[in-house]
Amino acid sequence: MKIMGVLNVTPDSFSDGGLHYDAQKAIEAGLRMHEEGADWVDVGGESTRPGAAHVDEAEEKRRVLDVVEQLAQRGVSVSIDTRKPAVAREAVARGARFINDVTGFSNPEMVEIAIEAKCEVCVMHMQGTPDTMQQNPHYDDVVGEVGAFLVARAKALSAAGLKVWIDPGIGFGKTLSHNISLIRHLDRLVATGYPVLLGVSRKALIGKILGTVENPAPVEDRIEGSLAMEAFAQLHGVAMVRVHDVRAARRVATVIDVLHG
Ligand code: HH2
Repeated sequence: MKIMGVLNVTPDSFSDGGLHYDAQKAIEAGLRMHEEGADWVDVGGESTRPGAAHVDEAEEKRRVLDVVEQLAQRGVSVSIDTRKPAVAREAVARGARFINDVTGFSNPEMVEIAIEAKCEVCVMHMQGTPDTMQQNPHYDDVVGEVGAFLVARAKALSAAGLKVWIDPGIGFGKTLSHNISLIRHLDRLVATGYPVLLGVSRKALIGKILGTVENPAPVEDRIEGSLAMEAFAQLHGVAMVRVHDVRAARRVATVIDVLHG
């Protein structure tokens, strides 16, 4: 299984906010993830947690572009995690080879950039926008609706010759029970034939499962829950997980690969 390391160059990401806000620290962290076995390092300059501050284009570029370039120059496979076409455009010019867009490439300009750059892409599902997505998410059939959205977007992008990953977007406009249904039925996404990427690392659903909905386990106490979900995902055919704890995730995945592979 592949591992994508999360590298947020932000002051306010829900888990690693502030840790890699300084470019030098971010570069060191990215190189460490690469050494620990990350296949991709996903560099982001804007938190998408509910209520996060908006970041303008110039500031997002200032945060991520040097980090992308320095990591790419040192042989790291870099992904850019952005919703903004202008940021994606410059990131691929500086060496990023993967665009991770949490809006599912709903902006045609983003599609054009990916096609021009011939890079890999991840289409993620989100209901609403980060500002409003957790207010009252509703689905009649969460697994069916998320799957249908992802396949429609993936078909359009793969018709243009791109390698497309699909991601159900855990925590993006979903309740705890929506998230659990999507993870229980990952095999339905895997059966579409598109490689599946899953991001559960340290997320709120793990806090709620290990604590309670009202009093979730704190972010720094979610590693075992993250690894359990990532192992479950691997056994159900997920091809890549997006994680904060690269070394631990790599070691778990290596053992499961030997047993299962
Ligand atoms: N989750 C987050 C951000 N980007 N991209 C994909 N493809 N899948 C995900 O599940 C996903 C994502 C949220 O996590 P994080 O980047 O750690 O937090 P923040 O948005 O607060 O920076």
